[in-house]
Amino acid sequence: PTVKHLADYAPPDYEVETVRLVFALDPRETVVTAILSLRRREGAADDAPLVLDGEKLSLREVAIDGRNLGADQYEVSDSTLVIASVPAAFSLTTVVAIDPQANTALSGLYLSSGMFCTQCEAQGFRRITYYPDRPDVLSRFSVRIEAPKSVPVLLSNGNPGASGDLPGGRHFAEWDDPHPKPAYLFALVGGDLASLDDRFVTMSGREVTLRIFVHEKDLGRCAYALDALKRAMRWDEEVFGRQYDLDLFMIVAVDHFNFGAMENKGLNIFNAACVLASPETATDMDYETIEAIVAHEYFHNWSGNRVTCRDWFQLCLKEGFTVFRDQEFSADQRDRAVQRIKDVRRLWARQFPEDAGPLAHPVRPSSYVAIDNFYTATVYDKGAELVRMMKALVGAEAFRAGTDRYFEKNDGTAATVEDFVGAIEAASGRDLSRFMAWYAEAGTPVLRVEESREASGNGVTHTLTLTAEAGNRPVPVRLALIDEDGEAASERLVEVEGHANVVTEGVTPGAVASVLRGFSAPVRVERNLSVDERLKLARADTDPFSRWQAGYALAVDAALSLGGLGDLESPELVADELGAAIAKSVENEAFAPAFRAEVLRLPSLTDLARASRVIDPEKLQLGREVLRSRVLSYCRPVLESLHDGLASDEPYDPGALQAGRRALRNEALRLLLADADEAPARRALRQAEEADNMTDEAAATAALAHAPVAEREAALARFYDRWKDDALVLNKWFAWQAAYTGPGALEEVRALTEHPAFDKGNPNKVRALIGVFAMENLPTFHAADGSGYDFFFDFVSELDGRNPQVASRLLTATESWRRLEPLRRDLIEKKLRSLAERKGLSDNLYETAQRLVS
Ligand code: BAL
Ligand code: ZN
Repeated sequence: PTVKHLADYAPPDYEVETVRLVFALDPRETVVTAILSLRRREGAADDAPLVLDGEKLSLREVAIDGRNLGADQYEVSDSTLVIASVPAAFSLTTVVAIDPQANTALSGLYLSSGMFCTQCEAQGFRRITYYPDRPDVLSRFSVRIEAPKSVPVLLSNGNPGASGDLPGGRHFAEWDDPHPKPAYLFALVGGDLASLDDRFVTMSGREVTLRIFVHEKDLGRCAYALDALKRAMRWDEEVFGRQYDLDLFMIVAVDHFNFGAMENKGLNIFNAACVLASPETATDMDYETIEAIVAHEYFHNWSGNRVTCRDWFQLCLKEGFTVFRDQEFSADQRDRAVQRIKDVRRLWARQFPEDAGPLAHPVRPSSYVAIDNFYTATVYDKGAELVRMMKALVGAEAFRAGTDRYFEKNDGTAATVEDFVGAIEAASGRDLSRFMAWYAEAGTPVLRVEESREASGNGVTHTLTLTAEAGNRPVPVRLALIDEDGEAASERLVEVEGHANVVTEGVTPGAVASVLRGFSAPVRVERNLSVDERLKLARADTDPFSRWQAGYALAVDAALSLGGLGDLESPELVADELGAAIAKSVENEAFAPAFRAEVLRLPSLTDLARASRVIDPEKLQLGREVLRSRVLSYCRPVLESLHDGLASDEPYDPGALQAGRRALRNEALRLLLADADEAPARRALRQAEEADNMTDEAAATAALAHAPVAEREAALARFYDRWKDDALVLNKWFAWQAAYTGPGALEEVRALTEHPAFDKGNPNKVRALIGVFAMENLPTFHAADGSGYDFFFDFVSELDGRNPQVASRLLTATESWRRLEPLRRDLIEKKLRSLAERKGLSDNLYETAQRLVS
């Protein structure tokens, strides 16, 4: 495997002005004819060879300006087609054959449940035809698709052109995309599909047809995605001034997909799980995810497509910015504070461990073997935090002026992080050169907070100090002082570069500083606060995020200490005080139900593992169980009355208001089951049976499936019986069992890999069963006898031969292995080293395994 370096970037020698693609679709032998009009770039050497990328292609013809080349005039390897001598401007025709049915990697052109579909980001286009498959080669695409009439719907990017019949029971459709694009945004779909249509009128009056294509049976599950799409289109006009630029916008749902969705120009392709929803089959969380992903992919039309990336090192340019945009959209559609809590929880759960382990990399990596390995929480979620910090540093108005400038100056080009930051600098007049360290350095800076009070008077000084590795990059820290009545001194934004002293006068003696409010920077805070001070913040902080965080962090510390892994002196006492505080908060109707649900959601095992110096699954589980049980003992009557009182006869609506109430009610049920008592188990089973929506049905079934109660089996069997013909819904059933930590858990998971409804060729199934097992089921995955590791490593090795991207992603579940207690650490290290040394691994898995043991 070869390592690519950011420092080696060189522009392409040849540009592609136009490309004409003709597909003759066939499951086993699709023939692709490509006609590229190529031109040597000004400044390239006259004798520069033409080097095109290509993988798993069977080359049939090569011609320049209509004349076929002899075998001695070009060279074909596993990954390239090289023509040593070419004119300065010419037309290149290639004819290749590909085998979509054999494409189990789901990259390039493949079949999903009989449907032809493509995934070209990052480097799938080279599995379709020979091409300069790099994002800085932008070209105008026109496409003709020919297929048997049994494949009636034929789609590609841009606007539809001619279509009609061909001899032999075949037909064709032409598509033309007026916007130059890199090959990774190419898409093709062919299948027997039905569609749901709508329309949208842009703010300048363009009529856009919106069309979601699905299997006929799923037509009733598209309405929410369509609604989310229209809201996203309007929001992008209002908040970022961005309008849609074609007359047609299409979404296609496919069953087999490596990502959540893909932003191909005018033809977004979605993992069915991220687009299909009905009240009976999708939970509120599913609806929320669909809303966010539909918006995310749509927003890419500007942040990614109109302005794309110069090279794959710049991935965060489109992903970090687009995640920021979708998070802001969701915050505006729902409850801003709750959205922030969820986004930060996700950052802590996925990005912080990544940044603290052997897979750490800068938001803009400087090298890679397989770029697919860098679609990470760091690039996406930390990337979004960097954009959010820049907005905080320059202010909302200058930020918007900056993004306008970025879009205008770079429209139709392949840009860099410097182009983005430069546009914000130009619009705000602020020098952000020191901010660039955020893009270049891996790791999470630590912010140390110390407090000193004047012996006489009411002055207080907060000393904020960043660890040396943070250098002098600016870190925006929002800070206020809180007493029982709320803000004792109102909020300030402090820009810390290395070190800052913040002096506040006239503060009441008991006031406590609320620091990093709203999680204003992706750093870890270290400070010595008493339990009382922390509880005060959990009760009274006026920033809802920080109020939630104060209680959550105390719950984490209490659980760790109860399990023997933390530093709290009397964790039982703390758990009791926390229980009382939680009972108060969840009853407090001044707080939104969705916020109260977050307060009630006690830390998971993975939350605890992330925060613990040592990962000892048994101790973590013990701590979690004791904490839940003690909190429950304070909250039981409150929880019962919430569960009774929040039951509703209203027709289901996925909007934030109802969803918040259901979330609170279902968190109450979940905690009621903490002691695995009979009464709450019966309560849960009744809810599962009587629910008229998947949110309530799934919450109750999940609560039972995770608990060692007699009703567990009945609940799982009932759910399976009801949903056995619905592959998407069954993913939930697989995931619950994958997370079960009771006796026989590994055998259960192993048996499920042989279940007729399991399909190791479907990434959703693999993630639901094996992904959840390795990420969430710490006691079983990390079983002390190594049985969990044996099972997992066998699965990953076998999967690598089929789908390297998914195999490599699964392996990242081991990223925190160095923090495991010694016995398990030795066991897993042997497994990792033996995998890393194995011959014949894919580049993806090889790179991940190597980094894990390095
Ligand atoms: N570009 C890959 C999928 C996504 O982030 O939208
Ligand atoms: Zn994206």
